Amino acid sequence: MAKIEVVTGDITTRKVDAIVNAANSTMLGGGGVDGAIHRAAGKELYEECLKVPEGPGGRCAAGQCVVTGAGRLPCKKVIHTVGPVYTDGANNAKILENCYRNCLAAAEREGLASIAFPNISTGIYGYPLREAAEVAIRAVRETLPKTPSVKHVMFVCFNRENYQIYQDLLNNGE
Ligand code: AR6
Repeated sequence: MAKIEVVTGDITTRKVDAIVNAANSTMLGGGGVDGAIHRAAGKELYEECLKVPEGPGGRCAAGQCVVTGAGRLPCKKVIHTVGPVYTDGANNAKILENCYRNCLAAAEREGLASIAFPNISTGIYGYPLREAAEVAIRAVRETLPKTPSVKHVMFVCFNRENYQIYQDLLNNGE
């Protein structure tokens, strides 16, 4: 079984096979972790994103993902996904779950062994932290048996609150 780990810090410094970007459907950058990734990766990443064809949901629809190179980042690939904008009563959990599932499936297709996730949707998109962590952990645990190339999953938390929530859920069960 793959190792699931929670760490704090800046995801752009992680030397893993892939980091996941909490992007928007334009894939052309924004604030939060998306802004940090594009700043650290440089214009090569932006230019690669620009070449991704636009569909009805933009370059990447909510819950889906697109794999690119990593520009100047120390990882090999960036997997861009688009989380749900949190709204009461909508299909938030299903979309968020699909983000984690589809990123792991993409890592498997690319033959990648390690992947680092940010806390998708919990910043600008307003998803409540604990609910989002429960969805993330459940989706990853359920998907890993189907993605044997992925040996190491890292949840990279940018603040202590998220780190504590993930520690509690991973150590004490859900
Ligand atoms: N490393 C790791 N995590 C980070 C970093 C970093 N360098 N910077 C922020 N976070 P957000 P969203 C955390 O807002 O809610 C963008 O404009 C942050 O503390 O980045 O999915 C996109 O273009 C939070 O826990 O993403 C979209 O328009 C988590 O990353 C929109 O924001 C996600 O927060 C996406 O919103």
